[in-house]
Amino acid sequence: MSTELGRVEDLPKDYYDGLVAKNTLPLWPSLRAVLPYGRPARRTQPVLWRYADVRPDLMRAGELTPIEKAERRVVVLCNPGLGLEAMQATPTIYIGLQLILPGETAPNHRHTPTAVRFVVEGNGGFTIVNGEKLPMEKGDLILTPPGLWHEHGHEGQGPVVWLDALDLPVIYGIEASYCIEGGSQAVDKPAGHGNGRFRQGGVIPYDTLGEQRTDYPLLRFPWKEVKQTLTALAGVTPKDQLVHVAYVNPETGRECLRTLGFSAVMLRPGQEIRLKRRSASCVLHGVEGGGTAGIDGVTHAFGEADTMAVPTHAEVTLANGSGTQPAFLFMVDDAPLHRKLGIYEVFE
Ligand code: 1HN
Repeated sequence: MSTELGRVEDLPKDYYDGLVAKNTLPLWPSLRAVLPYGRPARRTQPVLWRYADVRPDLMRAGELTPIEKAERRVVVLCNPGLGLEAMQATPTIYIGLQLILPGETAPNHRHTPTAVRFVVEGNGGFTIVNGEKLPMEKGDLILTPPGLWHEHGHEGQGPVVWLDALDLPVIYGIEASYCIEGGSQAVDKPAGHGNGRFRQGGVIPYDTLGEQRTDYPLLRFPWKEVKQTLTALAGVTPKDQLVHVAYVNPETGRECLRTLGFSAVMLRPGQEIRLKRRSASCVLHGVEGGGTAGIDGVTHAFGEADTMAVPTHAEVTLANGSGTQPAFLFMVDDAPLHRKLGIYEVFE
């Protein structure tokens, strides 16, 4: 049964002050705050960041700050509910928009946080991960798992922008975040190494059959193929169900990274759908088309390249704004972390 718990004011001041002086506190005045009934307390707000609002500031950063002075030229999407300085889109997910200009390089390093890139605009960008040069085309997802060397470059014209998603709030929060710098990597893997090896009709080079399975066999997921899969899946998915694919490690069929999960959604023309409420927090990013997202009673109109924060346990309804064109969204969530912690829940 719920009862009113004692407050700090109910205690003799000398007793309370004595506790504080000894770096101690009574639990009961704070117990319900840290352990509420039924649903967690959440400071995360259902925020929308419009690309049209952020892009001019990112381009201006390109004029104001040379890459050498930035290392990574990023405007961070900060959830005001969590405090801007915390640089959290959700409690576990860091999101930034990164700009690289023609001819620039973002130097090689590796670090303990897990990172991914989702390409927003431009041509000619690339990331080298573990000796594999990965082209960055609009909508591609590129993984930079913890501990793997990575550096970025730009061989094309015009700006290249991508969305960075990291588990930085988790890794920084547990005081485990650091990086090591290194000299530029030698590209020692053939072009298309990961994709060519693992994504051709479900077959692999025969001699690799008995090989030790690698943690990260596939580092680049081309949008073109994800979109094709979603479109085909839409043809066989009942009208009242969500067309939703997960990015996985093709060798295990499981999530491709340990803390963050990645998926893509297709909203069919005119579709409006309520998502199952989940324990995981997530970030939604418009890829093609647009519509509205209702998040815990707040409705945002979103379009291409707009990004939204979804708190844990949130009620979410998505609607395609077009009656003729599909809309596509990319999703980053912390479901893999919730699963590992044994707290992942889906509610009907
Ligand atoms: C990082 O390493 C990158 O490699 C981007 O592009 C953003 C934000 C915080 C910490 C490390 C990158 C980052 C980051």
